[in-house]
Amino acid sequence: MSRHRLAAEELIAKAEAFEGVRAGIVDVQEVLNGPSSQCRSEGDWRDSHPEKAVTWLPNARSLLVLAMHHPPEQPSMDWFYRSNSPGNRRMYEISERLAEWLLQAHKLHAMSLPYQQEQGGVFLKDAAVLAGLGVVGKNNLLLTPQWGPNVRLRAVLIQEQLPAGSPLNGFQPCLSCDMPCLSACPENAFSPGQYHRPACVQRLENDRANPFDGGQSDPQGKPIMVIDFCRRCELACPVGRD
Ligand code: B12
Repeated sequence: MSRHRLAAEELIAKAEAFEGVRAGIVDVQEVLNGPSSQCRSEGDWRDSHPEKAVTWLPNARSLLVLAMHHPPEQPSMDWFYRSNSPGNRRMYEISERLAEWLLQAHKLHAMSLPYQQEQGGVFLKDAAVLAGLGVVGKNNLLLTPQWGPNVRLRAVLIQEQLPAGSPLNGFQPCLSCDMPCLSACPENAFSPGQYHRPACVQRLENDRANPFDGGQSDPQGKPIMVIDFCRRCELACPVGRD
C-alpha cells in the first residue's frame, strides 16, 4: 500500500474513532470548483476580505471532511453563545487533534479550517457530498445515510494529495419521501419550489435577536443567554431516524 493511501485510511479511522463522527477525503480543487462556489457571482471570500482570512498551507491539495452527529434530542449542542456552539467547539478540538496526529504519525502538514468562507473556510456541504458522506436533500441540507441531516460539518486542510472518496451512488432518500421538510419552514422558504435564502435569513435573524436562558451561569453568576437557531427543515426530515 502506498504511503499516502495508508495515511488516508488511518486518518479516516482515527477521525471515526471519535464518537458520532464520520469522515471522508476530497480534493481541494474539486470543492473550490463546486456548485456553491459557482453560485457566487462576484468573486469569492479571498478577494472580498483577504485581511480576515486565515493563510492556507501553501499548495494544499486535500481536505478531510468531518460530519458530527447532532442528535435532535440534544438541542443544546447547537445553542450559540459567544458566536459558537458546543458542537462546533468539539469539532474544532477534534480537527486540531487530527492535524497534530497527521504531522506526528505521517509527517503531513494539516490545518483546521474556519467554519466561515470569509475567514478562509470552504463550502462544507459540497465538500461532504464530494467526499462521499451524503447527498444534498430537498431541504438543501446534507443528508447522511446514518444520521440524515442531523450533522454539523468541518474541514481540515492537508498539504499532500491523499486518495479521495467519491460521491455516494444510489442514496436518494428524497425520491420516496413526501418531504415534510418543505412545509415545516415558518417562513415558507421552500414555497418557490427551491430554497429561498432571504426568507431563511429573516427567521435566523429573528432567533439571534431573541436569546434565552440556557440554564447555565457565567463566572459572575449571571445566566448565559443562548441562541437556538431554527432547524425545522432539518428536524422534519425522516432520514436517518430508524
Ligand atoms: C451561510 C450559511 C447559512 C446562511 C445561508 C444558507 C444558504 N444555504 O445560503 C443561513 C444563515 C441562512 C443558514 C441557514 C441554515 N444553516 Co447554514 N450555513 C452557512 C454556511 C456558513 C455557508 C453556506 C453557503 O453560503 N452556501 C452557499 C450557497 C450559495 O449555497 P446553498 O444554498 O447552501 O446551496 C448549495 C448546496 O446545496 C450545493 N449542492 C446542492 N446539490 C449539490 C450536489 C452536489 C453534487 C454538490 C457537490 C453540491 C450540491 O450547491 C448549492 C448551490 O448551487 C455553511 C457552512 C459552510 N462553511 O459551508 C452553513 C451550513 C450549510 N448551515 C448549516 C445549518 C445546520 C443551517 C440551518 C439548519 C440553521 C442552523 N440551525 O444552523 C439553516 C438551514 C438552511 C437550509 N435549509 O439551507 C449546516 C448544514 C448541515 C447539513 N446537514 O447540511 C452548515 C454546513 C454549517 C454546520 N454547522 O455544519 N446557513
